[in-house]
Amino acid sequence: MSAELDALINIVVSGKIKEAKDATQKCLDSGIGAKEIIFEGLSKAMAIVGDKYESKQYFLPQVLLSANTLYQGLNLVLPLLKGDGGKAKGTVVIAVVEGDVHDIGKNIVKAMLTGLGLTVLDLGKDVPIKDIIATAKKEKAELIAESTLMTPTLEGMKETVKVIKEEGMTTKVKLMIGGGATSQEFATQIGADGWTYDAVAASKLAAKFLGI
Ligand code: B12
Repeated sequence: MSAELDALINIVVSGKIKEAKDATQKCLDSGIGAKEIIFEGLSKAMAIVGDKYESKQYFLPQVLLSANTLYQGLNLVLPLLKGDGGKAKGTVVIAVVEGDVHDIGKNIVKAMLTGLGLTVLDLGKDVPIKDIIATAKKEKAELIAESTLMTPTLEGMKETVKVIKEEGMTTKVKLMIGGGATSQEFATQIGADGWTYDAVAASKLAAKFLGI
């Protein structure tokens, strides 16, 4: 691990919000790629924060501060993952399901899908299932990508599968799910078309679904 990446991780974990942008820029200047900064730096830092929260060394205010610090860096590197502006290869609707405000992972997945050359319609966080479905229908999306990190909101994903069936959209749109509360087992159980552990695998799966 490089000293620059190490420094960035420490800054995110300790919530030094004013230093995050510079530290991210230093990583870029030292030749570390955007993807590596996200997966080996920012995501790792958040995993450490998660561990500290679970072991009660951190409480919500610290977690929030670290998340906001992470965004200082993430906002700098996400645009670098963007595609070459060629013709869009498909349309995906992405959202964090209703009841859940955790959006860091969703935003990383969004960047990877954008990098794949897809038109990504991002509805944000805490989004009612009916809005996700309505947008997919209106925009003729080939793919819906839903994220949740919380167990209570898994229900929304189950509902999505049901509504897709009710609306007769099964052959038109694929549903891909992810986020900390989900698993392959859960995806299979509810009848979602796919699940992945991380954003890199998510973009590979999306490419497979869309025949790219
Ligand atoms: C940061 C954080 C917060 C921040 C969120 C800031 C933000 N803008 O997102 C704040 C402080 C706001 C927060 C609030 C809360 N949090 Co919180 N939070 C976390 C924490 C520490 C890290 C989450 C994170 O960002 N991880 C990093 C990202 C990069 O990982 P990721 O989201 O999993 O994404 C990756 C993959 O999952 C995948 N992926 C993600 N989405 C998708 C989608 C698709 C389609 C695919 C294919 C893949 C994919 O790709 C991503 C990148 O590789 C976790 C602990 C943990 N260990 O996860 C708790 C955690 C998620 N929070 C938790 C809880 C309970 C809460 C609160 C309810 C606390 C409270 N009492 O108020 C509130 C939520 C309120 C609400 N209604 O949503 C619990 C959830 C428990 C559960 N199973 O239900 C956790 C697990 C902590 C714990 N152990 O208790 N939290």
